[in-house]
Amino acid sequence: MIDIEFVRSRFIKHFDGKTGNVYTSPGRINLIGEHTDYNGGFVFPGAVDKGITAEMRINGTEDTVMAYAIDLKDRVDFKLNDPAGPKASWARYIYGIAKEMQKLGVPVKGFNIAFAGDVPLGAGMSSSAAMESCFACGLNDLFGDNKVSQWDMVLAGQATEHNYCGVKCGIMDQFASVFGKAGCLMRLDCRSREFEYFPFKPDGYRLVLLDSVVKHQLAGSPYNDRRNSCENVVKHIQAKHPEGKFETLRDCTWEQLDEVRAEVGEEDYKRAKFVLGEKDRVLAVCDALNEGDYEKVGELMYQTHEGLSKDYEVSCEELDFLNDIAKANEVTGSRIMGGGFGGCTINLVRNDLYKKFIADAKEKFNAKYGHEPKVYDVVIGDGSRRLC
Ligand code: GAF
Repeated sequence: MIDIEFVRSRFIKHFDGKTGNVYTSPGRINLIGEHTDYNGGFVFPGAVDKGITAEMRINGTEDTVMAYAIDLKDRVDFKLNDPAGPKASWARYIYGIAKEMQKLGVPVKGFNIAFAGDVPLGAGMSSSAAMESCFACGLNDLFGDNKVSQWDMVLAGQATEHNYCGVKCGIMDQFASVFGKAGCLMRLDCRSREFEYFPFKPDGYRLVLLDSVVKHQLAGSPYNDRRNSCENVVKHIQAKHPEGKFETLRDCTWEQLDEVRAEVGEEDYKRAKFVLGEKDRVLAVCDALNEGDYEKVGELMYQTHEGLSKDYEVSCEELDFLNDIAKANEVTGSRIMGGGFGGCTINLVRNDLYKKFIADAKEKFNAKYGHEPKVYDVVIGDGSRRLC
């Protein structure tokens, strides 16, 4: 986690010398359940020990926000009442979440904010959700007497992505960032929003992320296009079954999917097929974890990778290469993590194979792409909170 004093020193330097309150929110991993959240399915994320830390203080103005992005050394001031909002993409997260918190009845006025992060950008660990939850947590505390519920903060973060950043994401990332608990993964049913904490201590195994360093940038990416494909399939199934209520792919069966195969076309069919399979895999992983069967968990992770790569088509050459290296090293499970189009693989690896696997991945990846993948050992941490 980012050192509080580091953020504080910049906050003091760039504004009026006064201190504020400090908040932090984590990025996330996801064991399994990819692209299922906006399809009403299940996800299995956990918060990490890396995230965004922000110092924030009410500045007494009606609607002026003075914001400093410490890592980018970039200062942007903007007005909350300006309907266009700031241009800088990082500042739009602040503007967006402030507007969404206002919609929830929080009387947000002018404030100063400086923030920094140690969750790698574009690695698929959701630095953007970490920002949204961190800023939401701060605004709720500073202006809202902490009356906004955790779930409403999750939804405000998601709405920020939809309304101000152009990504029609689901709720997994903001959920994990707000609700995270050290040592626990969380199985969330994205339709009912029921969830449970799963203590995750895989005896004899560890989770490690390998970052391809191919920048994953969801805004403007085919992410929204994948979501459209899923919604299109649901629309066709609904038209065929007017007696039923089909809101997402969660409500659809394999038979119903097959019925519309010809009309929706092979591309949308394959995407929906992946989603139906992934929903079942999350539940199968839960059963396997309850039985301590990590080899089964790993097998399902490889299936997810295959589906994300071949059917959902959100992989890239570098991620497939990392997956192949994992297989060759007899790593228990490996797959693309997060939205795809770059970023990390998540790997469940036996302790005794770990060193050899990492060394081999570094060597082979470097030989092919001219740089090593970055390695992040997963530590499952706590969700959004005020630090001081
Ligand atoms: C991104 C999105 F933000 C999430 O909502 C989720 O859909 C994920 O991709 C894929 O599982 O992180």
